[in-house]
This record gives sequence, structure tokens and C-alpha cells, in this order.
Amino acid sequence: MEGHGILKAFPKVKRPRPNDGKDEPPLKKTSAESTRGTVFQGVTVYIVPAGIGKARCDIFHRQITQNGGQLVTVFSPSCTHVVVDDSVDCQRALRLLKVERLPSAVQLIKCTWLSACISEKRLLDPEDYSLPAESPTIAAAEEPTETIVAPVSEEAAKDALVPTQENLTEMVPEIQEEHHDEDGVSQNDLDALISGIHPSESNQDQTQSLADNPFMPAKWVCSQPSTAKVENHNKHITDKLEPLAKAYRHTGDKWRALGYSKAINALKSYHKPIASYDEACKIPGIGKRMADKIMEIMESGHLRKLDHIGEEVPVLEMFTNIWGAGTKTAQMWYQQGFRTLEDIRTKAVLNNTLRIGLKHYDDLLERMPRSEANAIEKTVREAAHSVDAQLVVVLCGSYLRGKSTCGDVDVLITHPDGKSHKGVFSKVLHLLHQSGFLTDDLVSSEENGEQKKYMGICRLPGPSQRHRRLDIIVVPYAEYACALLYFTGSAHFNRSMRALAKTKHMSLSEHSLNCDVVRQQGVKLVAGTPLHTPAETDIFKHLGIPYREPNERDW
Ligand code: 8GT
Ligand code: MN
Ligand code: MN
Repeated sequence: MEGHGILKAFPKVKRPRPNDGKDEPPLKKTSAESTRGTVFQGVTVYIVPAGIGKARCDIFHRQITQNGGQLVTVFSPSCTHVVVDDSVDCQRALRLLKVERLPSAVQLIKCTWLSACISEKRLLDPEDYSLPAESPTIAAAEEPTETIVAPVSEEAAKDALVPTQENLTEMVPEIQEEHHDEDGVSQNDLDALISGIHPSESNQDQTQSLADNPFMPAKWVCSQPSTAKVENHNKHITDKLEPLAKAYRHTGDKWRALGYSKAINALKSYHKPIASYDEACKIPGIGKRMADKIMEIMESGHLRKLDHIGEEVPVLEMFTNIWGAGTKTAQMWYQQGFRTLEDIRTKAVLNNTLRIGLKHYDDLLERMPRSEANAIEKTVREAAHSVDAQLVVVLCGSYLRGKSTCGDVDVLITHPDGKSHKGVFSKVLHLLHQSGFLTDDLVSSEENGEQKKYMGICRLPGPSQRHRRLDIIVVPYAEYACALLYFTGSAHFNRSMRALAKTKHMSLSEHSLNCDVVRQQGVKLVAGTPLHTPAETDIFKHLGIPYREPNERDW
């Protein structure tokens, strides 16, 4: 199921040329670049690269020369301005320049000055950007090296996970994980951090205090109708960052993928187009290196990192589009030398699920119209009602949220008497198998407490019908509301609800909403007591947020 949301083909990749170490890859020409200005006329700049990052240095170089300024690549007293990263104080600047002091004619200045001059198109007063004598904080680490092509090998993968200064402050989730996936990173919690809550709340302490704040609800994704989603004012930037996030995701570089997703979400919900480097830095979820990339896109219309995406990425994406194949499987296949679906079909060792996924590769990647989801649900409902006419059958998922197309069909079954749901699961599936409606079982029976889940593939009768994914859950009536909420989604909305519950010492699952939960460093010590939630509205009420109709949960 991993990778199923990704339908677009990956952009054509370009391999770095052999002499790339020396030459800069050419940047796309933009209209801004061809108009030369005079902002830096009479100015000779030396940029101390430490902490600024190569990408931003390159952009500054270009901007300075294109706007009439001079650049020197080694420090000399003939410079008029020495530009350093904003985190650098006077002492450190002198150490980096390997001089005891600067000639009085030379201005030592923060790089924000350059950004501001570029964005305001005039030479600004350096006084406003002078360096503090000595910073009370520890000087920032030198720009850490970053793997351009996300790693596929074990060794390289480990390398990419080594936390850098920025990773530590920006990418490591503060909320401890409860459920770990195969990589030891909980997608739920990571997602809760990166997207379940708005960027201004991406820190647990902050969320805690915000939870006690009467104005808090407005900030949570789950407390706002998705119908009021704001326009993305930074689409020109997120369009460039998204392929990179995807590339990192496919190559298993979770932390980088997380960093990018976090920044993308922050940019998407930002109220206006970003205008400067400083503005980008101030947005929670965007660190300095991300701001470098944002600047590069803003100033050049391009992100050179995109030219260096490994050729394995589109192959990995194709592999993870096989239902049941995750990042690890895809990487293993790639390492075994497989490059096409035909390779997988003929050479890879496949379990039953993967064989089914591969067999219906094209069908399962295609979303179905609502009418078809409706017809599939009707088939399930009729089978259920022939078992027991009192059964409640609800078509949940994207259909209930009002989406125009559905990736699969999610059917929930329960019984109002609280006990007659028992035994229904196998009877309904038996009928659906018998009629030939169910063609393949992916997970034929998953026990989840008192809930039972089926994941499989069905096809409506008729000549040109496609195979479609079908999920069925049968739940006890006492868990109806929580199961309905869970099965309606969206997954993003659900993560936000769970993250909000956590801040209130509660825990929300597909079974119940519990209060008085005790967690220590994110690990649940006391499971708490289930609250009475006969309807979905009760869950919202207990969490202190306004009720949202399913079509308002489409985050
Ligand atoms: P879709 O149109 O792509 O199917 O969109 P959807 O209906 O929102 O997605 P879904 O994957 O069918 O999930 C619907 C809800 O079911 C989610 O909100 C989630 O809480 C729940 N869900 C499951 N199983 C799984 C699963 O294996 N993966 C995901 N992502 N969600 C699941 O019941
Ligand atoms: Mn669905
Ligand atoms: Mn589903």
C-alpha cells in the first residue's frame, strides 16, 4: 500500500556531468537574471562560506555580479564588505578570515544584508546588519556535507542518518514514537509532527501550552474544515521541493523526506508568498539549509539538486507502486539488479501479496469514479443484508469525504444490538467469494481486538470492469464511532486528531477515545479509561473541538 498515492511519473533525471566538481551546473535563465541592476555598484564583496552553504553562496555570487558588484574569492583588504553567516560573531569571523583585525574601511556584515539588498533592490545601510562582538551561543557548526543523491546502499543510508546540527534541531521528532514501522520510525507520529498540526505547533512543549490556550483549536488541522484550505501562495517553491521529498522517501532517507515534508507543509499553509531568506527562516519547520534552497528557487527559478536525483528513484517509485511493496523491498530489488516490472515478474522472489499486486499493477494504480465505489459497496451491502438485515453498512474513506474519485472502497459493517456483528465477517466474505466478486485476498482476515479487517481485490460483473481494492471492517457497536472516524479519514486528519488527543492526556484509536492516559517520554504507561462515544460528535466534544462533517476532513 506504500507509495499508492504517487501516480505521477518522476521527472526525467539528468546525471551530473563528469566535470561537475569544477563547473557549476548551469542555472535556468529567468527574466530577472537577464535584467542587470546596479545595486552593488562600487561594492567589492568577500563571502565567508562557513554556515552559508554552497548553494546560497553561489546565488549571492551571481546576484552581486549581476547587480554591478565585484567579488573576490579570497579575502583581501581591498574588499569593501566581508559577508558572514548570521550566526557568526566578530570573534569567529576574524578566526575564519585568519586575521587579527580588519582594516577600518572594510565592513563586516551579516549575509541578511545581501538578501535584503537583493530583495529591496537597493544598497541598505550596513549599520543595521553589523555583527555582535561575541555571540553568547556556541558558534554554529560548519556547513555539514549532504549526500546529493539519496543513498541506496546500507553504508550510505547510515551515513545519511547521521544527525547534523540542523537535523537535530529540525528533523528529530520531539514526540516519542508509539508504533514503529520496519525502519524504526513511526510514520504516524512523524506525520503528526509534520502535518497533523500546523507548523507553529510542531513542538510538543508548544503544543502542550497551546492545548491549554482557549485560542488553540483554530491552529489544529482537525479543528478546521478542509473546505477552508488556504491557497498555496508558494506553489512555485513547493513544486520544486516535492520531487525531492519524494526522491528521499523512495530511497528510504526518512529524515530528509521528513524535513522536506515539514517545510512543504509550512510553505503551503503560509499566508503569503515568501519574499526573503529571513522570512523563510522565521517560519517554523524551515531551517537555514531549507531556506537556502527556497532562496535558490526564488532567485533562479530552479533547484539544482533536482538535476542530481539518482536514476534509481523512478525505478524505486515504480516498484513501490506494486501493492504490498515498500521502500525496503524496492531497494532490495534494485540492489539485486532489477530495473523493470518484467524483471520483478520473472526474477524476483515474490510472496502471494506481491504476486497479486503485480498482476493488477495498472488497475490498482487507477482511481475509480464514485459511481463505481457505490456499486461495489452495494454488492457488499446486499451480501451483508442477506446474512442479517439489521446490519449497518457504511461506505467510508474518500467516498464519504466527498472525493470525486476513490483509490479503493472502504466498507464498515456493524450491528446495533452490540453482539450480532460476531460471525458476520466470514459469512459475508464467503458469499462474496462464492459469487466471484472477490478475485484476490491480500489480507483475508486481520484480527484487531474485536474488529476484523479484510483487504482484497474485487471486480464488478461486466466485460470492461477493472479490478478494484476493497477494504471491509466489521466492528462491535460500542466502537462504531471511533471506527467510523478512523475509517473515514483522511489519514492526515486522523493523525491530527490523535496528536491533539495526546496533548490532553487522552488517546484516540479505531477502538476508543481513552482519557487519563499516562505517558512517559511518549511511551504509554497507563492506557486510561474509554470514554462514552456513541457518536462521532462525542469524540469531537471530548477533544474540545467543533464537529467536522466528513467532507470537511479532507486534509
Ligand atoms: P483513497 O481514495 O486513496 O482510498 O483515500 P482514503 O479512502 O482516504 O484512503 P484509505 O487508504 O482507503 O484509508 C481510509 C482510512 O482508513 C484512513 O483514514 C485510515 O485511517 C484507515 N486505514 C485503514 N488501513 C489503512 C492502511 O493500511 N493504510 C492507511 N493509510 N490507512 C488505513 O483502515
Ligand atoms: Mn479508501
Ligand atoms: Mn482503504
